[in-house]
Amino acid sequence: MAKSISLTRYLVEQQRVDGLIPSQLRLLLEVVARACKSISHAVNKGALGGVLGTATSENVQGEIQKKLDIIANEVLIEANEWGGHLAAMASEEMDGIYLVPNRYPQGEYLLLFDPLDGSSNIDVNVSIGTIFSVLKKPDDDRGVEEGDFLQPGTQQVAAGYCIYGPQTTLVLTVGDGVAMFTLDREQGSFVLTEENIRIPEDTKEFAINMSNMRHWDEPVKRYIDECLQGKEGPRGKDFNMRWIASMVADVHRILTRGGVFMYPWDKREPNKPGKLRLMYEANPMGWLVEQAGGAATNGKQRIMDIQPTQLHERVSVILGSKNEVERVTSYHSTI
Ligand code: AHM
Ligand code: MG
Repeated sequence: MAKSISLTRYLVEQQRVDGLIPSQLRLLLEVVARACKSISHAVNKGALGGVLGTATSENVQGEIQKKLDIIANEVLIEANEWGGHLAAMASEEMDGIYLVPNRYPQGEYLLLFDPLDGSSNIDVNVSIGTIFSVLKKPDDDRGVEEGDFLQPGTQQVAAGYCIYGPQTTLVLTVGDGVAMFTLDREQGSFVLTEENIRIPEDTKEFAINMSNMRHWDEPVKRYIDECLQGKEGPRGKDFNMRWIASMVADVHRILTRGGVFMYPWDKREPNKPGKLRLMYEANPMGWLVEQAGGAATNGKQRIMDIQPTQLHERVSVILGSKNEVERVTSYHSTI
């Protein structure tokens, strides 16, 4: 049987053999993976660990935090602050940026994360996850400021997510394709289980929260309406629908067997561009999907080309199988 390749070995080879990642970035990714392992343990304990339910606080987006949102945020900060690989962090669960304390050495990277994505699924035992994106800080001696994080997704040097589902799986890109690692609980390590992931260019599966249909814009309504007409409609084939309400789980399915995922702008809050956040949800997922041969847009523009103006900026998201994403995007330009 072929020898299994651990995440550590994979990263060492990416560093040594391919020269793709510097040692500080390798360390960073190992530390993020370690943090995800401990979040996975907390998720698995569920009610036995007292981690379910709601906390008493709200985050900057005005959402009531779950206990696990806060626990996962703390785990990621504590794991990452002392290693010397980071200068600062930003999270869905923190208003401003978190500077690495002065007592620790400062590194050259910036880490952004949604510590626990799919929070509404925590208490009902459905897949949830952690999403992360890594940027480089500007090359100068001044302290890091929030503005240093406002880089387009094209500047990411690593991105990924860890899904806590029937298996715990870490999915990663450093710009050389997408690799998946499954947590081997007996060994306590992530093991490479899939490399060079490819998303089929065509699909018969879409993911969208249909309960928002009446609030959508015309191009999205038109696309979904055509899918719903199935074989008898202009698409000439039947479509299937899936909506897990955890972006990690929906994107994981798309990376595994194709599909298109949408959380579009809608009229409920017309001043907000969408529900999902650009910097720690859409950008990392957009890059993973592109690295697997798919596409990611906001209907008008490639997600990764958007110049962020705020840390917690929201964005409309259409991602997945290339031909479907291009179709939805083209509907936006014809209206
Ligand atoms: P969260 O980061 O607070 O968990 O919110 C993001 C989640 C996504 O994972 C998911 O796609 C979406 O919100 C679900 O929204 P809805 O509740 O409208 O189905
Ligand atoms: Mg989220």
